[in-house]
Parts: sequence; structure tokens; C-alpha cells
Amino acid sequence: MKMTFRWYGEDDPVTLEKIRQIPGMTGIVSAIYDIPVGEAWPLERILKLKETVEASGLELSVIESVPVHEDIKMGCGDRDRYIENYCTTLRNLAKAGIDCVCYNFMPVFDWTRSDLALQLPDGSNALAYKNETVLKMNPLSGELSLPGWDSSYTKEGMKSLLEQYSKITEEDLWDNLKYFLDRVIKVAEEVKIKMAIHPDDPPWSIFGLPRIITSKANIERFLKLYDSKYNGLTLCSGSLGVSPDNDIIDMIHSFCDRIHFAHIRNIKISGDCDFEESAHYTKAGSLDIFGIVHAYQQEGFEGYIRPDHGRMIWGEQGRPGYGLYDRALGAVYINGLWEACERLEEMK
Ligand code: CS2
Ligand code: MN
Repeated sequence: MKMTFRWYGEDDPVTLEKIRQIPGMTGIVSAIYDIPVGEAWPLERILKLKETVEASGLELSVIESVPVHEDIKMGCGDRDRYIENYCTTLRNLAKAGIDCVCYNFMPVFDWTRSDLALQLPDGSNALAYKNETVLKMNPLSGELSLPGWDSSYTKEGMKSLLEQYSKITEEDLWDNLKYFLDRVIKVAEEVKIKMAIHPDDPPWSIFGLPRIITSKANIERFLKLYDSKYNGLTLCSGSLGVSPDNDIIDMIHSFCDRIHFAHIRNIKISGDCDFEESAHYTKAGSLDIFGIVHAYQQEGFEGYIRPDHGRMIWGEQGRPGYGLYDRALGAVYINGLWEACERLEEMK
């Protein structure tokens, strides 16, 4: 496996130099964030990003994400042009030596939380999700905006989008995902880029919008939509793990040859559809992080891992979920577990 760390570009308060000093860190997960969703990424911009990352002594390992335009998810408008642009972006990424791309198919909103800085007993703070709070949220109010969301929507634009989605069922979303995969994975196979869909976070419908990458059965259905190793997964323990019905360790053993990117983070389930993010340490949350790492190691996982989100600790300020310190602690904890699993296996 290759340990990686997400970096949001030159304006990220977490610098490449600091990431480089995390023991065992080899790669960067990043993207180009200032190109409108749906437009093709020029090769020059990709090469510039790669050059910047490599100048710091790290490699540009995974692109997270090449975002999918809403017309593709809704199966309308300019979806064919946007799919063509998506394929152009993949071809350009391949020319720059990229072999893994993360994306997600969540309608309108990316990962969603009700609190970006829940105070924890130890004085740190973390992202949290309280269902009754989210149910009262009005995405049209304009005061809602989370780090993972596309901030380009106007209030009218958002209203029209939500109205269009009110007619889109989960089955429609499945059909539109297959239409997208049938065209994009063909190119991914040609240019040898492993596509890795990220599950829905949280893995249930929000604001009345359909969500489908949510469970083992749905992931099995997704993998059959296009049966190719280039149609793969970002298995995110924190996103799927907030549902007690999702057994992450079982999913690792079931899907490992189609998992190209592992997000390993812990969460604490605090109620029915309520959770808070926690330190990666198993006893800090509800997930068996040792069991998860051991499962990947037993399967001989050779893909990329990143510690995904962290708390804000030691007074750090920054992008919610994406501070330096707790993600660094998580990366080293995961590497430590991995090393122990490997060495114990050698001693047998
Ligand atoms: C995170 C997100 O939600 C998560 O688990 O990995 O930051 C992620 O970037 C997006 O939801 C999808 O890539
Ligand atoms: Mn994730």
C-alpha cells in the first residue's frame, strides 16, 4: 500500500513541506479546484500541479476528485458534452502519469454535516452529524455551505436544481450512472486509469435527494454495472461506517480486488443517524480500525490509503476535517498497524 495525504493546493494552510515530514508519507491526493465542474482539465494545468507536488519530494498519487456535472447525474441537458470533457480530462491525466481518480455521484451536495466543530471532551473539535438538525436545514436558505460543496450555485440555481431532482428517483440515478460508466470506463481502460467511486457521506438520502452508493448490496450492484477493474472503489470507512448495517471489514474482503483507494478514518455513532468524527484510534470511535487495516494487509492491498478526515487538535485552525495534526497522527497510526500486521505474519 502507499500512504497518501490530501492537499488542497497553494492556498491550503497545510503545506507540502509539512506533509513531507510525516513519517511514511509517500504521496499527495489533490485536484484542480478552479475549473468549473464539467469542463475539461488542460494537460498544462495537470502537469503544473504534478511539478509542484514533485518539487516537494512527494508524488502526485490520486486525483480526488474529478467532479461529475449534475446534468450527468440527472441524465439531462449537456450530459454528453460533459461526459466527453470528462474523458478528455482522463486522457490528459493519464498523459501526466496519473493512474487513479476518485469521484462521487452524490446529487448536488457532497459530504454533509450539521456541525463543523463539535467540542469534544478532550478540548479538540470535530465534524458531526445530528439528523434532527439536518432535517431542519433548508438548503435554499443560503446560509448553508460546507467545504465539500460546489459554492458556485446561486439561490435560484440551487432552487431549480432541487426542483429538477424532485423528479429523479434512485432508479433514474442508477440508469444515469450506468450511462456515465459505459462511456467513461471504456476510456479509463484505454488509458489505464483506475476509477474509484467514493461512497455517499452520509450513506442515506439528504434533503430528499436520492443517494445510491450506500451499502454492500448497492456496491455489488455498482460493480456489476461495468465489470472491469477500472470501474473500482474508494472504500471510505467513515462514510459507510456510520450505518451499523455496513460491515467495513466484510466489504474489504468482498471487494478488495476492486478497491483502489482506501479512506481509513474512525467515527463514533451517537444515535440513530447521528455521528461525530473521532481520532483514528480504534477505542476513540465505533470502528475497529485495527481490524480494517488487518483486512487490507491480509488481502495484500497494493492501492493508495489516506487518513481522510481528522479532528482539529492543539488549537489548529483550518479547513474543517483537513487539519494537519490529527490527519498526521492518523497516517502514522495506520502505518504502525500495517507494520505490526506484516511483521507478525513474517514471524509465523
Ligand atoms: C471525504 C470527503 O466524505 C469523505 O469521506 O473523503 O472529503 C470526500 O472528499 C468527498 O466526499 C468525496 O470525495
Ligand atoms: Mn472519504
